[in-house]
Amino acid sequence: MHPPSRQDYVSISFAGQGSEGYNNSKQWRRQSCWRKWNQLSRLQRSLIIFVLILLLICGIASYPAVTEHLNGLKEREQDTNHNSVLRPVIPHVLPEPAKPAQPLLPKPTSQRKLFNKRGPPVLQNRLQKKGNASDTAAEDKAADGKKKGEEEGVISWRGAVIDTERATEGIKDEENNDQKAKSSKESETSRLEAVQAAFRHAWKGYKNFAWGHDELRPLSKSYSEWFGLGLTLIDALDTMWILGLKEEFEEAKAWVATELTFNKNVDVNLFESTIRILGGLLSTHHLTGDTMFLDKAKDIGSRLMSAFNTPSKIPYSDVNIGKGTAHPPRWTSDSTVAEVTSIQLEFRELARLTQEPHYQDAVAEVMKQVHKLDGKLDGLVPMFINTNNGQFTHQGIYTLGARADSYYEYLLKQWIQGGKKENQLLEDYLQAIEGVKKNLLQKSSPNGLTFVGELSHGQFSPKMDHLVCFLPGTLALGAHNGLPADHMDLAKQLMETCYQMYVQMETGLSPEIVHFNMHQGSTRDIDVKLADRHNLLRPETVESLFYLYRFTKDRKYQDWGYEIFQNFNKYTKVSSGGYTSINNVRDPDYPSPRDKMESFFLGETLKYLYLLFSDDPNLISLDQYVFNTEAHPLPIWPSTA
Ligand code: DMJ
Repeated sequence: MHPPSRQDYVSISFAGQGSEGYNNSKQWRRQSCWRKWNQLSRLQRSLIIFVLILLLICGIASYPAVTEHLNGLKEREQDTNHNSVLRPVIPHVLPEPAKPAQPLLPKPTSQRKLFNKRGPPVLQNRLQKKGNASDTAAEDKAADGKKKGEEEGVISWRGAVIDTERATEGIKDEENNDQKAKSSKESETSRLEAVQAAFRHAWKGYKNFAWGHDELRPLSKSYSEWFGLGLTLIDALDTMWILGLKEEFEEAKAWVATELTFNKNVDVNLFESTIRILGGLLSTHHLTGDTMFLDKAKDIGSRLMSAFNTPSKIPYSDVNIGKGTAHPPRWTSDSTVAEVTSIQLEFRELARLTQEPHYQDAVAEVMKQVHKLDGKLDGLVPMFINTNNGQFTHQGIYTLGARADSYYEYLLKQWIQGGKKENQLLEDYLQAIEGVKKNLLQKSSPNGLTFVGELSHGQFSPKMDHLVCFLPGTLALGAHNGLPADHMDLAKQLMETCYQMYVQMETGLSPEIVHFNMHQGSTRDIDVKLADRHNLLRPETVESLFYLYRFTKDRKYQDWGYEIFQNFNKYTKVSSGGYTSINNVRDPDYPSPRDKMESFFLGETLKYLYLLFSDDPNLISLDQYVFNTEAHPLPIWPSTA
C-alpha cells in the first residue's frame, strides 16, 4: 500500500497550478507541509528534529550577545546625540548642566560599566543591585558563598565577565584614582598656565603702550592718567609675584624703585589710592620681604593722612599728595560711606609695621563714629556721610552695591586681621548680615535665584550691582572663621546667582547692573537695562568663586570660573596686547570695546582666577592672610596673648 503521503504529493502538484489553490494558500500550504512531513522516513524526521533542537539551543545561547551588541550600538547613538545638544540657557537652575568641555573627572567606572552590561532583564537587575553601594554586604556574601550558585545559574559568558572584573576591581579602582589625580593635576596646570598667559598678554599691552602710566587704552595703543602714579603697575606687583612671573616682576620693581615718586602736585582719591597703592605696596613688601616697598608705602601713607584733617575726623575724599592738602569733591562736603570705612586694613597694617599708632587711630575713629551713628536700618548703612558734622546724609537708601559694599567687607576683615578680638566689628557685621536677610534678600521668578536688592525709603528695588558679588566670598570667609553656618548656605545661593549673571548673557559676561524679575509669570529671571550692559573686567564674582572653592573644594566653582575666564579671553582680549572693558555684554557679535583696561583686572581679576584654579591651599592661606578690597593680601596679625 502506498503511503497516503504519496497520493497527497500528486494531488498537491495539481492543485498548485490552479487559481483556487492560490486563493486558499495558507491552508493549502499547511496541508502540503504536513503531507510532506508524513512522506519522510522515521530516520529523516528524527534527523530534522535533532537539527532543529540544535539550532534552538544555539539561538538561546547567542541571544544575550546579540542583544548586547545591538543595545551597545543604540547607546553610542544616544551618546552622540546627547553631546551635540546645546547647553540649556540656565544650566544650574534649569536641568543640571552639561559639563563644560574641560577636565572633568570621569564618571565612577563601576557605574559606567554597569550600564554597558546587557542581558535579559532579570540578569540586568541583579547587576544593577550589585552596583548599589548599600548592597555591598549582600554582594560580598554572594561572591564568597555562592560561587557555585553563580556558576550553576548563569550562562558562562556572564560568569566570565564578572569574574574578570572581580579579580581586577581593586587594581582598576587604583588606576582610576591615579588617572583622576593625573587629569585633575593636568587640568590645574593648564588653567594656571592659561592665567599666566593672560597676564603676560595684558602686561605686553601695558608695557608697550602705557608703561608707568595709570591705565592701558589697548585699542588706541595709548594710556589714560587718573593719578599719574603708575596705578596698573603697582596694582599688579603682588599678582606677578603670586603667578611666579619673575621677569615681569623685576622690571616693575625697578620702575617702583627708580621712577615712582609721590612728591607730585596731584589730587588723588583717598580710598582708591589706599586700596590700590598703599595696599599693593604693603602686600608686596610682605610677600617679598623687600623694604623698598615698605618705604614707598610709608611715603604714600603719610601723604594721605591730611585727608583726616576735617571738623568731624571723617576723612575727605580727595588729597593733594604733593601739597599735603585735602578737600571734598567740588559739589559736596560729603564722603562716601564705603570709602571712609574701607581704608582701615591698610592703615592699621601700616601702623603695626611702622609702630606709629596715629595711622591706626585715625581709621579706628571713623569706625567708632560710624558704629554709633543714627540712620542705620538693622545694621545697614546709608551711602553718604558728611565730613563737617559726621552724620549720614541722603538717608533712607540701603544697598550692598556701590558706595556701601566694602563697609560690610571691612567689618569682617578687620575683625579677622586683628585676631578676632574686636567684638564691636563682629557685632556690627553680624547685625548687618541679619539686616540684609530681613530687608534686601529676595528670590527671582521663575527660577528662584536668591539676590540682594536695594531699599529706597521703604521701597524695595530688585536691582543688584555686580559689585554685590563680593558678598558670597565674604559670607563664606565669615563662616570659615566660625560665624553661623547659614552664612555659608547663603553664600552658596548668592554665588549661583552671580554666576547666572554671567551665564545668562550672550557673551557669558556679566553686565554692571541687573534687575531681577519677581512677578509670577516672568519668563526670565534677569533683565538688563540698556545703560547697564557694560562690563569693566571686574573681579567680584571670581573673587567669591575663589573663596567658595577654597572652603568647599567643590570643583564646580573652578569650572564656573574657567568659563568666565574663557569669555574674558573671547570678548575682551585685544590682539596687540591688553584686555578691554566692553559696552555690551548682550551682543557677542559686537560687544563694543571701551578701550580701557582697569588696573583691577591685573590687581584682582587675574589674581583671583589664578588662586581659584590652584589646588594649593597654602598659596596665600586664608588662615594667614586677609585680602584687602583690591585683592592685596595682608597678614593676619600674630596673636600677642
Ligand atoms: C576695585 O577697585 C575694588 O574691588 C573695590 O572694592 C570695588 N571696585 C573695584 C573692582 O570692581
